[in-house]
Amino acid sequence: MSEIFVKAYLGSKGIKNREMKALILVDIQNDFCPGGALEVKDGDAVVKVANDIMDEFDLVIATQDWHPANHGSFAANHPWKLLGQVIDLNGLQQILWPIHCVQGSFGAEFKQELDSDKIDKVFQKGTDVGIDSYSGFFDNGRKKSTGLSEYLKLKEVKQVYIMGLAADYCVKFTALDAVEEGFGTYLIADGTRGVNIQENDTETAFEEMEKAGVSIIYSSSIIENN
Ligand code: VGL
Ligand code: ZN
Repeated sequence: MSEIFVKAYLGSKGIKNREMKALILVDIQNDFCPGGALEVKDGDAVVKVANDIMDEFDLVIATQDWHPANHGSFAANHPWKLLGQVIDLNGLQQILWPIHCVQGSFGAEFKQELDSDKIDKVFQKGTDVGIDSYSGFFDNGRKKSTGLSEYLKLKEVKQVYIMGLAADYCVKFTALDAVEEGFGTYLIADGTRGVNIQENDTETAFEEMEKAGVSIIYSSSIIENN
């Protein structure tokens, strides 16, 4: 069969000859939004961006920070340690956070205004007491996979578009791992906000991602191109 014939045939069936694209929504949860336990300034602004672009993707993935109450990243679980202090947690440097995204709690739920019906699959992370997990792909020691990379490869996804919370932690590490896993990786700049423990952390995170090969784009270009 000639290539032209195959293309025409697939075209007539509405099957487009193009690469699979996935949107990865990182941790759009109550605790990372204003009023939440680990609130990110203006964090709820990403919800509209997500809702506006979800239909443009073949696959919509969400990650969910999902900690047991005794998680080692919570300052409250380390007597006399303070928020923001860095400790050694099983051989890895760990910043101590407020109690957040506890499994089954309101804070761990996706922000209510997010069109979560359109999410095809959720990957939970940070479930092991002894290790934190910023990336949606691997824990911070890169020992265990969440299954996200295997899933995307099974679905023949070639490009991933990443947005959500927080820019300087989970979004950044998800994007860096996406590049390493061989995906064409895009960061949606208007779809993310940072914790900014230091004032410039989000800016620095953007620079780090760009250096690693992440393309930084705006959501408007996704809607225009379709
Ligand atoms: C996150 C700190 C701790 C994030 C999760 O989603 O960026 N940050 N846990
Ligand atoms: Zn967390």
